Parts: sequence; C-alpha cells; structure tokens
Amino acid sequence: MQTLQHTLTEQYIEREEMYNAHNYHPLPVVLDKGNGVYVWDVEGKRYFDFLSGYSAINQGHCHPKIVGALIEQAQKLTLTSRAFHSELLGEYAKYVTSYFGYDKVLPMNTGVEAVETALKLARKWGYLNKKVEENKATIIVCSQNFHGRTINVISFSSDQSSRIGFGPFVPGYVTIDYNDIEALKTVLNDKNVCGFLVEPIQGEAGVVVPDVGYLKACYDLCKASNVLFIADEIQTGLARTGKMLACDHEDVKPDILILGKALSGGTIPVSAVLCNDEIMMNIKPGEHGSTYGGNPLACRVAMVALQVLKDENMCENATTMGGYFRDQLSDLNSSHISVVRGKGLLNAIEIKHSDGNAAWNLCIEMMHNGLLAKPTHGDKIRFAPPLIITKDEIDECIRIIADSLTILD
Ligand code: IF1
Repeated sequence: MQTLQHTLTEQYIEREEMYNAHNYHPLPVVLDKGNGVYVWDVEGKRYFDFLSGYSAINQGHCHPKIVGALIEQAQKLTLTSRAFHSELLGEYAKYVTSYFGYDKVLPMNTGVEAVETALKLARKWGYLNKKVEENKATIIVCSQNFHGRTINVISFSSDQSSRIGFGPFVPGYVTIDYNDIEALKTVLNDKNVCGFLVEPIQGEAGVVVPDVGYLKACYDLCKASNVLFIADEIQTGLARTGKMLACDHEDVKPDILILGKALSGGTIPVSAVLCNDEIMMNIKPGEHGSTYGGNPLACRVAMVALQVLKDENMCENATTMGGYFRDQLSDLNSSHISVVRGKGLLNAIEIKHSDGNAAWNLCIEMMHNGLLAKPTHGDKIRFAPPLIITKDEIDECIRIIADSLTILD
C-alpha cells in the first residue's frame, strides 16, 4: 500500500517534470483539493496550507461565496474585451475605488502587470505633471525588492538568479537600501525622479518588516519632493498583515496603490492599480491595456473576494492569530530558530543550523506531519496561512512545527 501511494505521487511529479518547464523547485507533494485552511494530496492526505498561494488565498481555499460568484458569472458572461463595455466594469470600479478611497482604478490580471502599469503611470505623470526631462524619468526602488518577473521589473531586482541571462535591462531605476530613510533623502532631489516604489513589508526577501515610522517618513519625504509614493501591496495587502493595507498601520495613503493575489481569493488572476485622477487621467485611450483586464468574471469575483474580507473580519483575525502564532513559536525556545518575525499572518522564521539544507529538511518533515510551508533564501521559512485560521488550528500547527523541529536535533 505504502509503495503504491508513493508511486502515485511520483508518477504525477515525473509527468510534470517531463513536460513542464523546470522553473520551480516545489516540495514533493501533489495536491488535488483545497478547502479553507486545508489542502489534500492525491493520496488523500490532508495538510495545513501555510503558503496560501503566496498570500493569494487569504480568504481560504475555495471560499464558497467566491467560488459561487465565479460559477454564476462564468455561466453568464466572462469576457467582452475592452473594445466593448460590460455591465460589471462600472459596478466593480465604483466598488473598489470607494473600498480603498481613490478616484479611479485600472484593472489588470497578474501582479507584475499591475506593477508595470503603476510604473507607466508614474512616468507619464512625471512627464506631464512634474515636467521631467524627455526620456529621463527615474523611479527609486529598494534593494532586495520583489515585484515580479518581466524584463522591466527584473531590471531593478537585486536577486541574481532572477536576472542572470535575461539582459539587457531597462534603464531608469535607482536602487537604495530598504528601511533607510537617509538613503531616500539623498536621491529624492533629482528633478527627474517621479516615483518611489516600495513593498510595505518585503515578502520575497524573507518577510522583512521595516522600522515603525519608515513608511510614513518615506511618504512625507516623497510629498516634500513632489515624488509619487507607490506601494506594492500585492502580497501585504487585503488583510494579510492585520489591516486592509499594510500602509494603514502608519496611516499612509499611497499615491499609487498596487493590488493582486487575494483580490480574487486565489481563483483567477486579478490585479488592480488605484490612484486619483491627477495621475490616472494622464493615460488616454490606446496608451495602455490588456485583453483580460477588467473582464466581467474578474469584476464579479473581486467584488465578492473583497466583501468576504470585511464580512468575515479577516483583519482582526490576522492580528490576533498572527500575534498568538508568533508568541507560541517564540515560546518553543527552539535552538534551531534564530528569528521569528512578521506582522499579522505574514510571518517567517530563520533557521540556525550547521546543515545548509536544514530549512528544506524541516519543510519536508512538516510536510510529512501535515503542514505545508516553503523555504526561501536557504534559511528562511514563510508561515502565512489563510486568514480564517482558528486558535485551535494554530495550536495544532505549533505542535506539528515543534515535533518537526526535532529532526534538526
Ligand atoms: C514567483 C515571492 C511571494 C509579489 C509582490 C509583485 C508580485 C509578487 C510584492 C508579482 C509575486 C510571488 C510570485 C512567485 C513567488 C512570489 C513570492 F516569494 F517571490 F516573494 F509571494 F512571496 N509584487 N510574488 O510578492 O505578482 O505577477 O506573480 O502575480 O514569481 O515565483 P505575479
């Protein structure tokens, strides 16, 4: 029986490796079902999902209201293209702009498309409003950033594996250290700087939480220099850190807000860029767009996904469960955990061990014990379950993590 089950998982993995590009290194688990905080593999084994589709599944797997809306709309109208109006685009645009308090939204699909859109908006605003010199628009970014995979966006990545072999790169970016207010001061004076792009918490870098007051100070500096503050909340937004936006922790309202991932609760790719008319209205018909951007299926799904976050008090739950989870993790007093950090339910630990594979080995052991999490940058493990997780479930997960840690002894 054991051999047969083992073979089943292996068969799926073999076929995938045979025909699919090898651009990832997944854990050896093959999933075929999800519900709430749980996923199941093809052998029927149940796991806690502590990755949540890299925070796309804040509302929990296959949320019945989101999936219900998806099915209903899919049977009515899915795509019009923007060559025609749809019944739902206006309703969604009104809903999402009043939800976040902006004049306008520009709908896209994947996260990186929304980042590209925000960068284009910032450049356009720079030329038209700030009177930046022709083709000299500059955008400030932070080291260790992650904003996606396009050639433009990797042009300002500091992660070599994302860049090697993909040049030549796009100019127009200046990189400063993250969480360094002085560094921002020194680059803001250039009159061609039109925007500062920042993650309120750096996700890919290993859940790096900046000092309290950093975002507010950056925002104020940007205001003083007439530079747009652009927040990539694709991973940190939508209740993940305990507020609807991570910028809300410091009462900062970004000039340009970028959303993605959980905007569809993990169903279909839906992203959005929000800003006021002074910025958005610089883009005229034909200057930017996307076949699927703002499609009726996405509009319906996104409205429900956003409504569910409020109706089910996911900000409050992320705050209480996140605090409880970090406390419980710290109380383990494990000699193998050097750092526990995070905000709300966006958390990470750093593994301290002589074996460089320790974080991977721990993830494999947690997988065997029924919890899925993924190591990043070798020694860090991200813990980001769906925001509907309960205290009893956290307790169970802490036991799994504690039991699993013993393999590192
Ligand atoms: C991969 C990390 C998470 C993002 C922020 C834009 C995007 C992302 C802040 C692009 C995407 C992903 C994509 C996934 C791994 C992943 C990730 F480990 F790299 F950091 F979530 F934690 N801005 N993040 O986090 O959004 O175009 O993918 O929809 O690329 O392997 P996308």
